[in-house]
Amino acid sequence: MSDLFATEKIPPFEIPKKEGYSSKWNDKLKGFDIKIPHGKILYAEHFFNKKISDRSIEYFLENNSNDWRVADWRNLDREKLSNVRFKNIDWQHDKLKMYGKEVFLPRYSAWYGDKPYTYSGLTLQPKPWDKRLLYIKNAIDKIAKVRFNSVLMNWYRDGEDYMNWHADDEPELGKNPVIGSVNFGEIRDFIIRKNGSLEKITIPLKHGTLLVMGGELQHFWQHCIPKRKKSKQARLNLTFRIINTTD
Ligand SMILES: O=C(O)CCC(=O)C(=O)O
Repeated sequence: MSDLFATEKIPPFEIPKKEGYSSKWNDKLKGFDIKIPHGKILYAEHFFNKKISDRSIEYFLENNSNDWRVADWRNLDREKLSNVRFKNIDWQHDKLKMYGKEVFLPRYSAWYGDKPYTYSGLTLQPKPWDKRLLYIKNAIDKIAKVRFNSVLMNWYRDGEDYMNWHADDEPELGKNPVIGSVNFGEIRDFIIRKNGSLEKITIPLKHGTLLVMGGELQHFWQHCIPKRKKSKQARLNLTFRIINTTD
């Protein structure tokens, strides 16, 4: 049969129609290979199916007292939340020093893998790999064609939690880091903006989406997760990384 009328697959977000930008469907990935000036992105909207994604968020938030789907995490005061015993992941509410004052990060986090990691003045000591994290890592190692050795887990309790503009460009991530981002739970926008320009791309990260950033992207672009006040549900983001230190 002729594929004269076959429609070209396009990503579910807008990519500038300009020189230096392109996207191509990758059948093996069931997603897109995207080129942007000084960077590349793999985007697979449904890389993990619903069953695996549902089980993953349930597993990572499993605890002795609250059903993750209905718990009002924001309004559990800090003392109550610090008494929740998470069964599989050691969630931390880290603090940063800003203008001489200690402030809690607007999300919870956890660091697993082989090496310590320092960012924004915080040094995170790794917890040993968990079996589900390893299962996810093995699946995405194949796609990203690297061997990730660590993962930063971010838990956004609801749309009030966010991550500011930054690049993953710490020296221990090496020259052109490959970052594998896996997403479960509430859909949130991941925005990238080109340094010194107004150019932005808004990428929806959904339940089961895989996004891999590579090339020189971390040196020429920043990214963030803005607040989405209407969103009431939890979201987990797992950014797999390669830490190059020798210790
Ligand atoms: O939550 C996200 O998707 C972004 C995470 C991120 O930028 C980071 O961990 O550096």
